[in-house]
Amino acid sequence: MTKSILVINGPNLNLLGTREPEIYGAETLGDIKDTMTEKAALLELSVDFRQSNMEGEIVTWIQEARGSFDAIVINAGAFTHTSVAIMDALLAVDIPTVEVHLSNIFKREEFRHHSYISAAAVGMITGFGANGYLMAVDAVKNMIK
Ligand code: CA2
Repeated sequence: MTKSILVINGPNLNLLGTREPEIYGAETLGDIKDTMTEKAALLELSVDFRQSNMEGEIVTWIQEARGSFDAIVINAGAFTHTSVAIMDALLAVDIPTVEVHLSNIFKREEFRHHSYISAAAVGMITGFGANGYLMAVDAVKNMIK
């Protein structure tokens, strides 16, 4: 049976491919959605791929995921380093979660070294660019089989 993944992208990730390619790569969020959806289909997984610049909207999506999704993949963008609310929502729904970052947050500024999301995630994939989203599909497949 096909299992479903909710993929959540946080603030400014809609700008991917338009600015700062040296940090975040040349692919757009649409490109990442397409390659991730293709790979997931090969593994009998479906993907609902979303982006929001609003913390509250992300919290609501996570709350609503209970009963509808088997796993969450989240790149919370800058909310990674600030949002107790997103962490609390993930802990509350108790859906296996993979945290993804395009850049290696530990090679960057000190304020990016701490993630609230990690406290609610099975693990983190950081620094592999857009390929990290594909690695997350493999991680989900292994987690929920
Ligand atoms: O490396 C990542 O994936 C981040 O989650 C990206 C966030 C950053 O705040 C985190 O520390 C690490 C920023 C996303 C902003 O994306 C942009 C893309 C293109 C142009 C400008 C911003």
